Amino acid sequence: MEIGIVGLPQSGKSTLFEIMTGTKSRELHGETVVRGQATVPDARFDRLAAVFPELKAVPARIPVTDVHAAGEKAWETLRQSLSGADGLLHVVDGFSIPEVDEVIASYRRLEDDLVLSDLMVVENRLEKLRKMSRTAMKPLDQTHLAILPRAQEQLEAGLPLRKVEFSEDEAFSLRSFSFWTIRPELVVINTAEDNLALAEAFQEKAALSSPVIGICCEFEADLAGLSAEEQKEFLAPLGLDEPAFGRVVRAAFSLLGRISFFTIGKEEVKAWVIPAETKAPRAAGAIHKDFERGFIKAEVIHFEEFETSGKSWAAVKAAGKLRLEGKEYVVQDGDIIQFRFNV
Ligand SMILES: Nc1nc2c(ncn2[C@@H]2O[C@H](COP(=O)(O)OP(=O)(O)O)[C@@H](O)[C@H]2O)c(=O)[nH]1
Ligand SMILES: [Mg+2]
Repeated sequence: MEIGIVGLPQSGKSTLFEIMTGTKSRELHGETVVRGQATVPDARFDRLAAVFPELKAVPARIPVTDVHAAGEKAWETLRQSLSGADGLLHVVDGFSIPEVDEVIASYRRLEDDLVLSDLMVVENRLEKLRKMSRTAMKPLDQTHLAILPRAQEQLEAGLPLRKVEFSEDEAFSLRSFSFWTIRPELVVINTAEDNLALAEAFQEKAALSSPVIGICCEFEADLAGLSAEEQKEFLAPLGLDEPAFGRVVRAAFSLLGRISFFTIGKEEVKAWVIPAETKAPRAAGAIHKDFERGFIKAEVIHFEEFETSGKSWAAVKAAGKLRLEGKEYVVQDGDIIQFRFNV
């Protein structure tokens, strides 16, 4: 799981990457790809960690990748570098010309490039497939021959692949192409300090199906060096009570369809990241493969209930609030779980 940052040159990609991950990127000019981890803000987890001050708090993180795109066909050369990205964060310059039509044009400029770049991949593959004899074709070739024309049609119309309804199997068979436009996208409008409303104007006028969020990267980069108290002083006049990059990370997290559950161990309180709709044994496997193999039961309580039922494992157990769940249990966002397993 990973989120990839894309955007035109000088749109603020690396600035955003730095505030999200705390990893320097703009100094690493020699590198085309820079990876970091962004902490997912979660008030419930913070409150849980506060109950156990003696334990180390390990919040949920998502890997984020910044790329240095430059020159002709830049995105074509970067396709493999971002092949592991499950979602894209598309940064748009909203600060140099804060005019909504310009910002939409700037968004489309990259989107069109990515559509074209995907179209080239589709056309190359179809050309090769059409030269193959039917008998030489493997099942995957036949699948591609059946579904790529649909992709081609969409891309030729200038539209991203994320709008095509592929079945789960079809989408899986397309994974090896690492298409840009098949991935879900979060649009981040990088605005001037006093102009967060531009993001709303963009959202209204561009009418995309992708979520849109506004942030002033430069301002937030300046905030990063300040104490929490000082940050609040600067944020209050803008009507914000916390830096906006936290909202960007949270939006990216839900874009990827991820949720988190918590464990309270001997040394750590930890938030684990899993896909939504994950069943208990697979969730146990996120901690350790042995937990999945030897899964017996999961002792579960949701955070909200934990908080109102005594805030300790012994107390919630005594109150009869601890649920014993089996293999079919679908883990919920904010569950606190203790797995029982057999190795
Ligand atoms: N005025 C203004 N400048 C910004 C903002 N965000 C980034 N920049 C500047 O734009 C330039 C490019 O930023 P960078 O993050 O390196 O862009 P990248 O090429 O997309 O990675 C830098 O000089 C930044 O200081 C912003 O919100 N406002
Ligand atoms: Mg950069």
